[in-house]
Amino acid sequence: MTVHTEDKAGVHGAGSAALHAELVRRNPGEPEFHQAALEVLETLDPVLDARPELADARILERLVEPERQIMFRVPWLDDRGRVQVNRGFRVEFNSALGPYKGGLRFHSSVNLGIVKFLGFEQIFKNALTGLNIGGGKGGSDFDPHGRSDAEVMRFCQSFMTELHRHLGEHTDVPAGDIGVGGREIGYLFGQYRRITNRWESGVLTGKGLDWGGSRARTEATGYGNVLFTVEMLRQRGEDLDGLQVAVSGSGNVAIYSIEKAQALGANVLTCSDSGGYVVDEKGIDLELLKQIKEVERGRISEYAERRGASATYVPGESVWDVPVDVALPSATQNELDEDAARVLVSNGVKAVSEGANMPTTPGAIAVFREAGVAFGPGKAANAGGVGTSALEMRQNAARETWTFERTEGELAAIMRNIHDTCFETAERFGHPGDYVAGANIAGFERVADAMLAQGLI
Ligand code: NDP
Ligand code: 2IT
Repeated sequence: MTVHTEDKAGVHGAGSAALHAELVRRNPGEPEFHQAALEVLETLDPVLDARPELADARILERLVEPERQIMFRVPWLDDRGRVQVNRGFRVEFNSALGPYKGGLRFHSSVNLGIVKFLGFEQIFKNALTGLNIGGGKGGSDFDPHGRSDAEVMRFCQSFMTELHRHLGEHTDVPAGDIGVGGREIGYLFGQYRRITNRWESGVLTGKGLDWGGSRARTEATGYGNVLFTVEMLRQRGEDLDGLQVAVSGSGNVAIYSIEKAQALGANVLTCSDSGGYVVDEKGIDLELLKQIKEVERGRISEYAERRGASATYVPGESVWDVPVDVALPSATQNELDEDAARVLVSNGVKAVSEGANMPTTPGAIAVFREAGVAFGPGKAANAGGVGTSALEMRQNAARETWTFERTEGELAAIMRNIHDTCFETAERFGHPGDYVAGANIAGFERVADAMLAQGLI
């Protein structure tokens, strides 16, 4: 790498811009990774200025380079007996704070750049939980939509047949993400156990409750994002009770965001999938949504058909057109762009909090910042999922099973702590109310200090 920070006088700003240019050059064709890295790098100048020892040790140059990147062939047989070939990924980004930790995504769009953006985000997110987990991410371009259980099982078995050699409860601990839920984690765990001949429950999280899973892990990401939103509103003297909420997506994060928001008195009007969105004037009927998405693995267009007159399905349009007080993007990256942000602002949105990873484009974040909207970045707001995964690892290590109440209580404490850390860090570095700067700086400092203490790693 050719980036130097020798010229100390006011160089750190130029240093991070130069570092980003170098990163783009060295990682061609990975726009999501470039975006995620820039969003972090451009907020770190205040901490690099205050702490020149971090620049001297070239912590940032090391941080943007994954410790290890694994890519592999995943051959499997479909139900017609035909050979299928997919590509598997695991990017082990940083283990200064603990074993690599982060989900697996199965979606046709998955490529190395997407896994790297997610793994990079995960480093800071996991640091913010205050727990001992490093950052990693993985997945495949396998698309589970329309595949039978038997096909998904054969794919998962082939995927784990290669990946298992890189995993371990003290080494690398995957979990779910888009396209990977309880069914997939079951097949993956079964194959890991079979190959290794070990009951190593801490090697995966998101397991079934009868075989080492944690209560509240299924709910944790969505619940946590709503709790983070409540903290942001509280900071402004407001409350979620009685507010109108838009949620995008209709998967794990979306469903449990809706559940918690409704429990706290909000009226959730929307959900969506890649085909379009549903707006339900009476508020989303969660039991119907769960039946269609979790049990039948159907589409949300069916929700509108079965719900009756209060619900409308709008194909191909933006869910952010619906006037609301709170927006919780919970589907995928870059799903809320600058135009959508302007619509939300003109409709009077008070808070936007990211259940998904990087769902808001940089232009949209700028619109929210300009308008004074409370904005919760994913690496803080959706950290309840991985935080509860770490609680699952703790239960596995101690051979314990906690109650739902205890686990949810710990999740709530983690979310409050993340909120307060981001808020206070943003103030300390001269960006009051800016949770993006607060999350990046606080997450970075924790990882950077660990790297500094552990020598040239
Ligand atoms: P699921 O697979 O359960 O649900 C994904 C949802 O997002 C589906 O409704 C899906 O619709 C929609 N979606 C996916 N890709 C697209 C796309 N390209 N365009 C429009 N809609 C899309 O995943 P999760 O709920 O687990 O994950 C959602 C987001 O939350 C992701 O960004 C993930 O990284 C993030 N996240 C997840 C955590 C977890 O614990 N699961 C933790 C922290 C963050 P369709 O069926 O049509 O594809
Ligand atoms: O993006 C994420 O934080 C996740 N998909 C959850 C990771 C985990 O290890 O629970």
